[in-house]
Amino acid sequence: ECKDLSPESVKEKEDRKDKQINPLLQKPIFSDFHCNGAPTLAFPSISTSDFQFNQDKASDVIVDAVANFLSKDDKVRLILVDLSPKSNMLSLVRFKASKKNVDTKRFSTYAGDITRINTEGQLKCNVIANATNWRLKPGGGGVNAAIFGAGGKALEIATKKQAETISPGTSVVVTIPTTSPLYQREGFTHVIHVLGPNMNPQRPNCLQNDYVKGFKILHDAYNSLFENFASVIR
Ligand code: AR6
Repeated sequence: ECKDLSPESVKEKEDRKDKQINPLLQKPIFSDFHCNGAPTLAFPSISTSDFQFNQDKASDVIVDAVANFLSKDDKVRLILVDLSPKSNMLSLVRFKASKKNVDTKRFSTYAGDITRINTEGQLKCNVIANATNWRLKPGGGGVNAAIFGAGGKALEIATKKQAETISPGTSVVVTIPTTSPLYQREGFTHVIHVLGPNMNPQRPNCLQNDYVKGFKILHDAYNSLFENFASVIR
């Protein structure tokens, strides 16, 4: 079964206190990571909340794209993130990944805030993905608001320099400015903004339940994300 990297349980926390380990010492050392660890991408489930893409269908696309990417690149690690340990998306993907024998040392799920995954989850992710809107506009709720909020003005400016807009099924890489809390606190080097297919009639470019187009765009979105991740760590 796919390993869950969620923050430690209350019991684990108590055990750790008992052993009197200073939690600060357990924080990842970012400068060593590139040399010693596998480059890691943390990504949210694209399109399955505000954009209302069917979650069961999306989980098939995720597991497919992950398995395909891992088979081509043997060093990287990928982590699917969602806010709640009760996330339906995380369960669906873990179930399907284990059925497909996806390597659990290289692909996991994490329940928590992606903008604090390294400090709260004691992980060493280098790059995070964002599920954005076509204008690459901060705010608007969901993971986009969280990432732009945590990234601060510096991330907003760096994003604008990179692109004004983004098309469905593509992604835009932004180097995180060293002044941004996402760099300073978490140690992330890049955000990759991804625009997925939209099934929500109240948002632009609604596909009106056309899952033939929707599948293709979601596949393209993950492939673009993973290719861009591979290109930034090379
Ligand atoms: N950390 C990890 N995952 C999160 C977080 C977080 N802080 N916040 C939300 N999620 P959504 P979409 C999960 O709606 O469906 C925005 O307004 C969430 O539970 O953020 O692609 C944009 O501006 C879900 O699993 O993105 C666009 O207009 C996943 O992130 C639109 O929403 C994606 O949910 C994009 O909609």
